[in-house]
Amino acid sequence: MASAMTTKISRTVLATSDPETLAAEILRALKYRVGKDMTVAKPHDWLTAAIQVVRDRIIDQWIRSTKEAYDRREKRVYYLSLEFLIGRLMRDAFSNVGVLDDMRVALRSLGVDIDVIAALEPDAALGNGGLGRLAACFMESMATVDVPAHGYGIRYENGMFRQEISDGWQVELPENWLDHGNPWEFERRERSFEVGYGGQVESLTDKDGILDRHVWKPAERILAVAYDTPVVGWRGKRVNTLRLWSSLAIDPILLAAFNAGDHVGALRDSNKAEALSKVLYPADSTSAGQELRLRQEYFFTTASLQDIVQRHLSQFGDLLSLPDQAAIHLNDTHPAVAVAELMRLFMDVHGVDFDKSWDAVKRTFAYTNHTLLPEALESWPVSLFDRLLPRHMQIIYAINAQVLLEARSSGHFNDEQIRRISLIQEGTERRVRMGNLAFSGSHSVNGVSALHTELMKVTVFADLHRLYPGRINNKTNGITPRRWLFQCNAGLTDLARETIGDKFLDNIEELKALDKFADDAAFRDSFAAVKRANKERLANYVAGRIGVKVDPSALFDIQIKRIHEYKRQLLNIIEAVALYDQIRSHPEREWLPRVKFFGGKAAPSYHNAKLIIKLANDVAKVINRDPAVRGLLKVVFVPNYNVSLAEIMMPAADLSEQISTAGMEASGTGNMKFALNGALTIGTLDGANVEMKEHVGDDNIFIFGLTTNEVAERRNNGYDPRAVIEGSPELSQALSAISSGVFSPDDPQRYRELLGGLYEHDWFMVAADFDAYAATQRQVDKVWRNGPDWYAKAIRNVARMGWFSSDRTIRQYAKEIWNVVP
Ligand code: 26Q
Repeated sequence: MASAMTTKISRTVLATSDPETLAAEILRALKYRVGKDMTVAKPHDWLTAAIQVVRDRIIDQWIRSTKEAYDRREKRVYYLSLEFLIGRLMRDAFSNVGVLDDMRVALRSLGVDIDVIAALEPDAALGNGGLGRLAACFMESMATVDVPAHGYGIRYENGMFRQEISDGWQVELPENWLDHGNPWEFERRERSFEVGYGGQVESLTDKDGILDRHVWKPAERILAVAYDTPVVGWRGKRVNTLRLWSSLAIDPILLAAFNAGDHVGALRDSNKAEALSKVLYPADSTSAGQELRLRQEYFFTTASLQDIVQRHLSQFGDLLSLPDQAAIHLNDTHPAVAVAELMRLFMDVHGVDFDKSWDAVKRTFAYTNHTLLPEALESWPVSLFDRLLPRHMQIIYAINAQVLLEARSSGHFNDEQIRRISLIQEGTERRVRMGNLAFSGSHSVNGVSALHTELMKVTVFADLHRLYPGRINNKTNGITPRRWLFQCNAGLTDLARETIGDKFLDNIEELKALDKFADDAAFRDSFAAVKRANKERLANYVAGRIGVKVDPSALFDIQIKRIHEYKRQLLNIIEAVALYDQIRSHPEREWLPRVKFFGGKAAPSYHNAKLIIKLANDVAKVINRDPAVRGLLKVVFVPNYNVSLAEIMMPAADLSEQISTAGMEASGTGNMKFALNGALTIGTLDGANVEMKEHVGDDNIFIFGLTTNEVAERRNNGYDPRAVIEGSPELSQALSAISSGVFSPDDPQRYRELLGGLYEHDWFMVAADFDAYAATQRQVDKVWRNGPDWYAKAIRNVARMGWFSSDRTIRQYAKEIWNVVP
């Protein structure tokens, strides 16, 4: 469907990409690269061959982009992230290069359906959720707006686990996305660096006995080997590099041990070394404090910094010009050890003094914070840090001395405040605060939405903000419209092109030309037809995947994101139970058919999150089977939510659930994807919802609930959830249905503790917000009943979401943080 759009582009970038040429090349690739001919080729072989053909074209641009950046001595951006949730790459690459339609035709001429082979490509799930997906959107946008950039991360062999639902419970299965090889990556054995752990620090003195240098002698050494994936921007203009590190033992078989007959022992070290890049930690909010995690953080950080320094020295010869040629970005604190590591490289390896090093380091780094949740702020026991990275521990003490000196000499801080500024948290177990390390070692510290940034200034970083005013700034998140509109919603893209022309393809803010069509009945009908087709696609998927039939004419109400108490899936489920009760008690009322979809993974060790998944499934089972609801309400938990599933669900939503407790969701980016695809949002004044409301207008979004200040106020002034529950008949009724075992007859006590928490403290204000939420849902019903009004609002959402493009976000980073000119 993505029509002529792509064909036209192909002419500009690629000389020979007509379907006949492509078909011939696919056959050549099948024969000479896959080693098969047409008669025996399996769908997977066709996928590999098709990718190879397009990949060759991308490589030409890749080499050109890289060389150009070198020749022009351009400043480069290095984005360090422990997660890159890139998903499938084929459609993205084909579409951006402009050969999607010609490839479709070429493959069809060979008897192959591109959609069938596309579905075989595994999702590169090298991330947990929002932070990882943001890194992926940023990579695509940097290539699109022409910022020379490298992403650096880990090539996890097992990415995010695959979720299955068994008897309503989440079961985690390993996801080996590399099983069939990865045609997008290039192994660069020659680009490998040593990574050390443990050992001692030796102090060297000069001939006069004066301390001259520190030399770290690690006890363990392993190798980091680079794997490069090209990242192609819109219209194939620029191709950047995503470099992921894989761990390797330096001496894969300890020959001495092997020869001495200890065959198993000889392999032990290599297994240990290679374990490092085996798995992604599947937790997105609590730092488990595992040693392997800290090893992973240091592993990819040092490899990346050694690579960056080597590239810089070979081109410019002198290390002190690094800040002028390189902007290194820390995606949360996960790579924050980089601050100490770059200091070490400057001082210990290149002999630069502390002051000069510290100045250069601060001018090089910038840091993004993605959370205010105290349990998610990384800190490591000093004992562990010192054992693994003894030299870095010394350097952190030296940095701390400098920071505390600045704080004390300013005269503005009392002892309590000084303690909070310290990089070391004192207590029974002393810990290194990675947030304070990242903050003090960066010239820029940004939040990811306006609200989140303001909260950073008055909560976690209040004291550091006072010590270094001006360092905190906001960069509201964005999403790439290529994946999140053009690729996932070809129907809406085509409709927009027919209506307002092609300008929005290159500047998504041009979508605002659609605004006036909100009042055009014919356009609304076409818009509704596109939505309908997308809903049918989802309905088919759900029927095939879990055997639940849903009616595409019902309101599709969707909450898809990681499962977390602060995101309040529980609020949504309880409302479903209340609605169920209402429908049964008042069958005579005119109820509107609604399907509530849920999707998301729980961290394997997060007990309550897993229980919430079970509850959603329990509630679904009872409601979906009850003839009394007559299909007016259905609840569906879609298993294994990931990027590819999001691409089906976002375009199919009528209503987007963004209902976190105010003040707790840093930004959210799913909220943006839904609205861009024409869903209306029901949400709290949290994260980027606040700015979405400003852009789409109060009449085109459903806002409810306590504000951030009201939440704080309630928590401080003796909030009594029990009284609130008792004062709400609907809520009491729903809670007693759940706790009496209506949905868990096999184990009536199952939800006792979970619901007990609501009565006792209700930290996330589920009870406090319940009535407002339910009332707003009835408001949603009312608008839904009036079709033209609903679609007019939906169209205005699409038209007004252009600002939330990650192209805008990246331009702001480039200008205001990185000092690079795209
Ligand atoms: C830390 C230490 C040890 C193990 C795991 C972690 C860890 C891993 C992932 C901590 C946090 C994360 C991920 C956080 C995340 O995804 N945050 C989201 O970032 C989005 C992009 O800015 C925001 O839109 C979301 O609001 C925010 O929740």
